[in-house]
Amino acid sequence: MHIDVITCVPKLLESPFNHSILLRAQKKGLLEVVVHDLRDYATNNQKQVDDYAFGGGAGMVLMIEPIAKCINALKEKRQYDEVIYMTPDGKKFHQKTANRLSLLNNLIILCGHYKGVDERVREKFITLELSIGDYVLSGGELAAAVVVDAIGRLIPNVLSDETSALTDSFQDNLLAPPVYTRPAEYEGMKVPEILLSGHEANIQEWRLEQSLKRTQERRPDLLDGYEL
Ligand code: 6GU
Repeated sequence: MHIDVITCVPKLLESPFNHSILLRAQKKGLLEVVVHDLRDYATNNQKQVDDYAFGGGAGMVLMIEPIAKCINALKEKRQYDEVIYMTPDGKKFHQKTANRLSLLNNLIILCGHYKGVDERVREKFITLELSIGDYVLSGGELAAAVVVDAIGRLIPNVLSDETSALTDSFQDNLLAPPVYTRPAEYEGMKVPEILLSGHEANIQEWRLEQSLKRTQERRPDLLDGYEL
């Protein structure tokens, strides 16, 4: 998968993709993330990418020309499956969307900043608008990093069996069960006996029970419509 991220604050995205699982995905050639500085596509001498809002009011708006120039240049090289705009008024990003996007080939992710982008950008270029939750961030960059991470780890063959996404919280609408590692006892706190038993079937059953219990206690909303 190839992901182009467009931002006016590229420094915010210098490292999140270069560690851990996303780094491995890139080293394996399964993922390529390129960050583009909107300022490199500015169309006037001052390298301006934002301007005052027509009609007044506080806050700057990202201009259409630099964004159009950048997206059009990218589209010369590839066919994009989605052109995503990160914005607090977008559709809430869920695991289901991550699963779908992880099977695509080419994505553009445009990060909003200040008061957002000129509405005409959304009309002309954007195919999907995403928010990562009901709170306001200074810009779409950290949200874009969240989306790239959630998608990147799901790309086929990125995770090994050991790190399989199949046992993640949310993958089947259930929270993950508790996990333990050595030592088997810490200051009198014991790891549940069953996990030391070596009895695979019983362990799987225990984990499912724990998942259900945890979901019921913490996120009962996830169980609406869940087949028990
Ligand atoms: Cl995508 N952008 C901003 N600025 N704030 C957010 C968000 C996005 N998602 C949640 N809050």
